Amino acid sequence: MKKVFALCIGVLLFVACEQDTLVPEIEEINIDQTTLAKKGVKVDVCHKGKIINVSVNSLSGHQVHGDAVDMDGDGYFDIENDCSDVDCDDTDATVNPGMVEVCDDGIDNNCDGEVDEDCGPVLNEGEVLSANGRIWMDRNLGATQAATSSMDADSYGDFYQWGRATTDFTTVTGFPYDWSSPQNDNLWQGVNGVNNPCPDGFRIPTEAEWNEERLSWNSYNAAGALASPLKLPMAGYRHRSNGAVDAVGSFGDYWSSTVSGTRSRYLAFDSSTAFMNTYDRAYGFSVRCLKD
Ligand SMILES: [Ca+2]
Ligand SMILES: [Ca+2]
Ligand SMILES: [Ca+2]
Ligand SMILES: [Ca+2]
Repeated sequence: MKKVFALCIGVLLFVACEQDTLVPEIEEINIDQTTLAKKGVKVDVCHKGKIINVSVNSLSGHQVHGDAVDMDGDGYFDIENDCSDVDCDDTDATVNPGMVEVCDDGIDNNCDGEVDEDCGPVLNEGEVLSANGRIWMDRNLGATQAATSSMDADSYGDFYQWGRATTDFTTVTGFPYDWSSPQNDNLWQGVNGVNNPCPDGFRIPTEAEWNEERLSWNSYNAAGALASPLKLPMAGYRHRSNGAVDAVGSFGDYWSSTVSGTRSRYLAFDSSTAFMNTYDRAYGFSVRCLKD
């Protein structure tokens, strides 16, 4: 008697998968009613490697039989099947193994089991990612905001004599034109360097790092500097001999940590050009910190 009953169930399920119109309504399994309503009366089912379009009323029968269903209509079925890779979210057609991962949305868009993979580093507030994949501060040291234009005074920040920990300024008129006597080439070298004025984990960029940044701009001038992720303004500089501030809004001068003889290297730009140059360490230039 039991055998006969089991046979009847087996036949019933087989029929359910072959001829959905004959199957009585069974309580639906794992079906989103909203999606159902949106989708209409028929959905795709993967039955033995073949995609068939069936009435929603017959879905339960198919699912009990082990068939996979594509409720959101994106062409991917909800469980292991012979028709497609598995849809990890069968209620959302924008999520399936054929999608490209979208960054920073907290969703595994491409169903590879990883959320927001290959999206680069996570930025903290006040940080920007350069075109070369480095993390910088989004503003000059001492500035209250990132630049909104090349002549945005709130983005200028402070001037630092090369190698100095603070904005203290010593006027200098005699060779070798350095506030530090004797000269010390080992200031500002790396994140643990002496007198590093940057916040924890940041340091003064080397000449090579500045030049790499410059070469990533769409134009080698102030417009390119502003258009870059760093949004570098033309803050001007402070003169070594009298401490006067000059070239505000017409020149950008940014120290590197690299020394050159008695002087040091820096990035310079104006409206027409941008280049690496060498200058006296007693000049006050802008500082932009790079994450180590
Ligand atoms: Ca699907
Ligand atoms: Ca989906
Ligand atoms: Ca993913
Ligand atoms: Ca994502």
